[in-house]
Amino acid sequence: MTGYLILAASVLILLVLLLVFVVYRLVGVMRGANTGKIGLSNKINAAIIPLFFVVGLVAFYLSYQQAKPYFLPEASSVHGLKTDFMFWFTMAILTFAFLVTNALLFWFPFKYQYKEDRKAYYYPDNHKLELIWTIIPAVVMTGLVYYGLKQWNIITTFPAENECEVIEVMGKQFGWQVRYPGKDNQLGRYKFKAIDLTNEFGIDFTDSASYDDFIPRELHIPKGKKVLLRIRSRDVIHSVFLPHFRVKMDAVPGMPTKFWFIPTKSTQEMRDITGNPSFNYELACTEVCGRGHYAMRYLVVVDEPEDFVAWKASQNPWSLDNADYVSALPGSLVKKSIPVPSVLPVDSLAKDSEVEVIDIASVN
Ligand SMILES: [Cu+2]
Repeated sequence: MTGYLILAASVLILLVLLLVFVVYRLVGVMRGANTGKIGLSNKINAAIIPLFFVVGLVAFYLSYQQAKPYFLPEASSVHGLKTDFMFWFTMAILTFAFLVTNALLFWFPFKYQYKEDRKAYYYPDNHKLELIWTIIPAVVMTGLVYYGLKQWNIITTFPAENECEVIEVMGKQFGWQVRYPGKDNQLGRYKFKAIDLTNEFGIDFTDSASYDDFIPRELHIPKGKKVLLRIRSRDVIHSVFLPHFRVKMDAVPGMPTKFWFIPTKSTQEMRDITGNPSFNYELACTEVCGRGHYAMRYLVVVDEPEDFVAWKASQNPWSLDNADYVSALPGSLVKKSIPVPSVLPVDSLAKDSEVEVIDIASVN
């Protein structure tokens, strides 16, 4: 309240001063004191303009330095490095253009300030200049768009599912859940009507591929392997955001989406790089999806490939942890006593080792 009063008082004082100045000038004109000469005020105004630019530049630099600690660390995915390069390259071009144009903008009023012995020069147009400042930005823009489209094509060209670790990510108000295909490497079907308090995913247990699916409390992904996220939402639009991997894709109810990427740094490596022993990757929601939106943080762990295999092997199928629930379901294969091979401790982890480990250095 006091702040508003001070502001109002300042504005009032300025208005009164302006009024006094105007009246003083008008009285001067009427008395014939106005000789038409432009005095020192013109020089002062002309000098203030470039000074304003210099102060602005310092503020520009300081605000950048201030924000720097909050920048994300180097991308932890193959495509992330490329998109980051594109971002900073574009930023460099924009900053250069910004500095040059604004330096001229602020310099010209100073240089061409009013002088008694100088007359304005009539300069309507210059075709050569127009051509230069049309063609150069057009060429630069075309280059940026070309490179961007090339990267976008790589991001949106999906590898075959059997080359990837396929993980289902489901958003709901308010949290994430992830489902892994289990040892058969095949995610079981889901259906909306199967969703209830226990079966939050709506896993369809009339599909035998569902029985070995597991639902962990963290999203584990292997370093150096292709990871394919199958994304869906149960209620409203959410958005899968893995900032460190530069992954972002909306989770839309009724319209499954997907995203694939290759993680390049394990959680442990990131802890070493950032010097923060409690560093963790995270999955956040970037769609303002309701009251509990802020709580949609999910822990992400990047394992070394062999640790990932071991972690997967240590997970219990959801149907095993909820055996009573599953066997009581109307269409449950357990109830019908149809053999469900994938529930049983299946032979080995042979399937896991079939997913090719990518040599990260060669992709970069
Ligand atoms: Cu959300």
